[in-house]
Amino acid sequence: MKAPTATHCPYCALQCGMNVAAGSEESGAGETVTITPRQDVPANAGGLCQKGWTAGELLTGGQRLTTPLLHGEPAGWDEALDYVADRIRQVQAEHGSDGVAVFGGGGLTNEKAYQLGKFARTVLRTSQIDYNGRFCMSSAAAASNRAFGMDRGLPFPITDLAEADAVLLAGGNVAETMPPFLRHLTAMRERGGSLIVVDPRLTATARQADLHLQPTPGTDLALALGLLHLAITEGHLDEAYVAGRTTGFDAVRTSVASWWPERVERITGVPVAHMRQAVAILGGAGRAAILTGRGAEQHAKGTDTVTAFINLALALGLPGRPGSGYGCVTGQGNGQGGREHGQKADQLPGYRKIDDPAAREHVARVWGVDPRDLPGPGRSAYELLDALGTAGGPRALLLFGSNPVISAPRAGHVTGRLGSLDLLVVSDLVMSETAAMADVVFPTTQWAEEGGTMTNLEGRVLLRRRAVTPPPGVRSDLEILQGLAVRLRGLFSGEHASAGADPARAFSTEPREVFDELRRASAGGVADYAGITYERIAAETGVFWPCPAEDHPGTPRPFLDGFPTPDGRARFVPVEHRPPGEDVDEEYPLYLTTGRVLAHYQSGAQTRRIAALNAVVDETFVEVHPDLAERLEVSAGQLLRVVSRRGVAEGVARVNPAIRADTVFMPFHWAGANLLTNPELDPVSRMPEFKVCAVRLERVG
Ligand SMILES: Nc1nc2c(c(=O)[nH]1)N[C@H]1C(S)=C(S)[C@@H](COP(=O)(O)OP(=O)(O)OC[C@H]3O[C@@H](n4cnc5c(=O)[nH]c(N)nc54)[C@H](O)[C@@H]3O)O[C@H]1N2
Ligand SMILES: Nc1nc2c(c(=O)[nH]1)N[C@H]1C(S)=C(S)[C@@H](COP(=O)(O)OP(=O)(O)OC[C@H]3O[C@@H](n4cnc5c(=O)[nH]c(N)nc54)[C@H](O)[C@@H]3O)O[C@H]1N2
Ligand code: SF4
Ligand SMILES: [Mo]
Repeated sequence: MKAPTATHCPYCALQCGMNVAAGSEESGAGETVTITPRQDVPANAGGLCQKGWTAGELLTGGQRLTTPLLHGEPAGWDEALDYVADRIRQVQAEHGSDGVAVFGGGGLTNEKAYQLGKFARTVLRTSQIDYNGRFCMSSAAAASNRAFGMDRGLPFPITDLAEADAVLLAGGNVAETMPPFLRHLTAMRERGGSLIVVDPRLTATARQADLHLQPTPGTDLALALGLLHLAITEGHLDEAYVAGRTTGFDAVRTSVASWWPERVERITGVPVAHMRQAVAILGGAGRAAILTGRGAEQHAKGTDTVTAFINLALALGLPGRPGSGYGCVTGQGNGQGGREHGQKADQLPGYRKIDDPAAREHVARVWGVDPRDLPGPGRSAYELLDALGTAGGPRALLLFGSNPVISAPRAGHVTGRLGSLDLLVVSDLVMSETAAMADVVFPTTQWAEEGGTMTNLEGRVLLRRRAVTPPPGVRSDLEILQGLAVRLRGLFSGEHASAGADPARAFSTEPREVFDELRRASAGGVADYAGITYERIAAETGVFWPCPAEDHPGTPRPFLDGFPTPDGRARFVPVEHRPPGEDVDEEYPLYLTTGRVLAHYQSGAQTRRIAALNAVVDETFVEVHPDLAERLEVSAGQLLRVVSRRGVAEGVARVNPAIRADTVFMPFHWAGANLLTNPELDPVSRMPEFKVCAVRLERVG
């Protein structure tokens, strides 16, 4: 047995530290792997969830892809790469550069995400790139940028939460989605602090709460307006803070004047007494944090909803105070870093805007190309998937790190669009439902087989280390991108006066070299990584961005002295409540909301292949309230059909008094939930409305 390697979990944004010990470094797949939690990583400090404990199974089991597939048949790497390069050339000759699209993922390392964006812009010269993070925290990101001039999930170390006197968590179920997160909230409660949870279900997290507000799905915006109304009328406004550190309060004060509590109760179903209690707790706390999860964010008004919670936090004087603030609880393993380095349709590395001439100039210089040759902004994730194969839309798609057949909204339609492509190329470790549709599948390395960096939910940049040898036949995403870049050349070919770099060097396969280039590309941007090195990350157990120089300590709490807005002040933005994109009616009388269970991860491509996790739950279900079950004459375990305007899904009934009687819940880890969901988009973030649509239930048979 070799000495264990210190690395991080492959799954969620908590990025729990773990030690991975391989039976034998040399023999790779087939060996046993032992995983134990690390004590030195503050986010988990010795804890792991069931998914983390069992993550080794996909390293050694027989579920891995180990050879490229061309139209379903095993192929050599050169054959597969040549084929893809030829087809890309044909498609672009016929349909232009934007005929080829790229879709990335928030689970990719910073190095991969950066390289993918660079590949799209310089080799393919396509504007058509976006990623699954658009489905994740984009509304919170948009709201944070609007208010603070920066989007860093938690703008404070996670351990600060233990020091708070009150935490309000709107639409997050961390007990299932990030179990070790709960210990920070438990520590707060043990010190006498209070936890308030806002969720239409009495979740495992809500059960830990001192106060549970149980609104109708899609009404958090009204609730937040009501809480701010009460905070003002009950005398909790921090006038000195509002005057000294913010702008725009007067318009917000006016806009919440009509959101008196009885009106909010009518819309949300949350009793006035509960709202008063929540405001008393938050207003009376010396230190308090307001956090949002996907429950509040994944709506066609998610950006405004998060804005309303930020307005509440600002009125209470929280952001930028020690042990206090607003934060968004992301997301995928590299949900934070994945949105900073250029796989988003409108972005360049360092959280720069692709339509900003200075940003284009800077990044083009690092890439050795002419800024005039860089494409502009492209379509957002759902709009991109929706345009595939249509007149004027992309005809080819390269997909790295996502499984939209299961996870995209209105997935039946998206699957149809994927099926209409001239070329679908998927890089994955397993045969996901989307890989199964691909013309070409590239088998790629995964977490413990590779190096790189991941940025966790706190904005702390961490090192992923290679602990085991990948099985023979697989290549890293960096190697795949280089293989395509040398075949296609793009801006690195002679036609472009400013180019001339060698694509093999421009697309290094060494994570550390890519990271060093990323540091230069991000220098001076909002997400500045210039001062972060692999050595520092190792020595300091992570470095917080922004970190502009090697002698800069990093920035655990970026808002302490001011906000990164032009005037240094945070901005109040007035917002108005509105109903969901699709409300209930006689034909579709119930709200459907969707989310996660502890044992499975996302589209389930990874966790549905792990026996210990399937032993917990291995099929989709529909959670219904006993009153509703009685009305429909349904009992637990019976098969239910759920019908929406987009499609039909089936699931086993779970009868549970923890959910509202007007609402049903389905997890999206299995095919089904997303056949029903509504792709109505938030106008600012382009986030689809995963968390509320109208359905009816039918008994099967
Ligand atoms: N086990 C597990 N853990 C995960 C993941 C996973 O797939 N599985 N994925 C990771 C990723 S990428 C993410 S983004 C995070 C997500 O983490 P969370 O945001 O905690 O996860 P969800 O289950 O999507 O949603 C949280 C809660 O929102 C509630 N909700 C639904 N509609 C509404 C509403 O209108 N208002 C409010 N206030 N609440 C509502 C749901 O009932 C649910 O309990 O989890 C990460 N961790
Ligand atoms: N109804 C509903 N739908 C939702 C949500 C919801 O709450 N409700 N949540 C949304 C959210 S928050 C998210 S984040 C999305 C996530 O949904 P997806 O984007 O589908 O996420 P994953 O299932 O994690 O898919 C990642 C895929 O990439 C592969 N993979 C893992 N690591 C790598 C790598 O390093 N390289 C490559 N090439 N492949 C890799 C995995 O095996 C897997 O097949 O789902 C969204 N969809
Ligand atoms: S909480 Fe997230 S990072 Fe930690 S072990 Fe579980 S899945 Fe992995
Ligand atoms: Mo996510």
